[in-house]
Amino acid sequence: MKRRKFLRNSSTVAAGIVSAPILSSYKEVPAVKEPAKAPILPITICTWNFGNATAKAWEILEKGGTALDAVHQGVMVEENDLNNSTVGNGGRPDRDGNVTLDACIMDKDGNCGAVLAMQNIANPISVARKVMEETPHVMLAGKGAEQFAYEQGFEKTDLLTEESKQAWEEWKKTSQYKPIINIENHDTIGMLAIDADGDIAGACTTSGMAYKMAGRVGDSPIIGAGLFVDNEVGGATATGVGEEVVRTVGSFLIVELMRQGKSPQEACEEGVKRIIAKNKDKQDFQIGFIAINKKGETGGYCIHPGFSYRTYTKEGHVINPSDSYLKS
Ligand code: SD4
Repeated sequence: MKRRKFLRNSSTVAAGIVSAPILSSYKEVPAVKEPAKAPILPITICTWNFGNATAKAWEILEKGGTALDAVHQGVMVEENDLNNSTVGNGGRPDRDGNVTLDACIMDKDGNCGAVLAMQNIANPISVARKVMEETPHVMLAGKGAEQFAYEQGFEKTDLLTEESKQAWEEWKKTSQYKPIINIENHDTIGMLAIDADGDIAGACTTSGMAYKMAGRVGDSPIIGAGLFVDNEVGGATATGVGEEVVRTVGSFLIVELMRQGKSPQEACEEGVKRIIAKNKDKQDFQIGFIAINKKGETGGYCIHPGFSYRTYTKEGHVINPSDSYLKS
């Protein structure tokens, strides 16, 4: 006997008080259904105005591809763009004239891979994905990362373009390490996506700060700092002076703030304020955060005006000027 029917019969008998009219008017209550889940649209979001990158990611999402493939292929567009002097091939070198690249990637299951200060390989994000998928490790650095890339079939490429070389020669005349807000070396691409299954992934790739010390690594390839994804909650990624993002483990912080109930916008604002709190007397640097939650809501915030981020959903391809902590 079905459980509901059994309960009905037994309560009727046990109580002995149910009158016939009531019994005959009894209606089977329909089984309780799972509450309808809010529809999750595929969406991709990235730092700065990298419209070609979000367009590529959207192309993958629209065809039903995974968020992981979308962010991987999306950021690769910038790695391959020789005109982008802060990501991948054509990136600005360190102070010794060597282009060293950082990248990381994270999937819906919390798997992640990263390469740090890797030379001669044009697509560090692909090597980071190989680290995630083909090794028992999370990070490979320097020569080890490069060697692993060759073993995986990546080609050796000279990443220093003529233009980057000339800019470096010019820089050497003063040799002053002084990042310029929103102008040079602030175009790291961090990208987040949610696919049609509602799963989240993220990727971040950069040549780091121009004319950095040899061996310097910023936030971009550090899981939790430059990028963090928790498929239960959302994801966040950063651009700007990486040392400050590392000090507050910025992207992890933003995801945890969303877990506690903050919107992506509120969480990004709090992330920036934590950095400001550690730099009361010095705010001459830029940081920009973007975030997305499980529902596909997004946010972005930065220290100085001038940061923007791209979103692409089926409703359109949008450039969002970010609000900033300092207003001028
Ligand atoms: C870094 N966060 O290496 C990177 C630089 C950056 O846009 O974001 N540039 O510190």
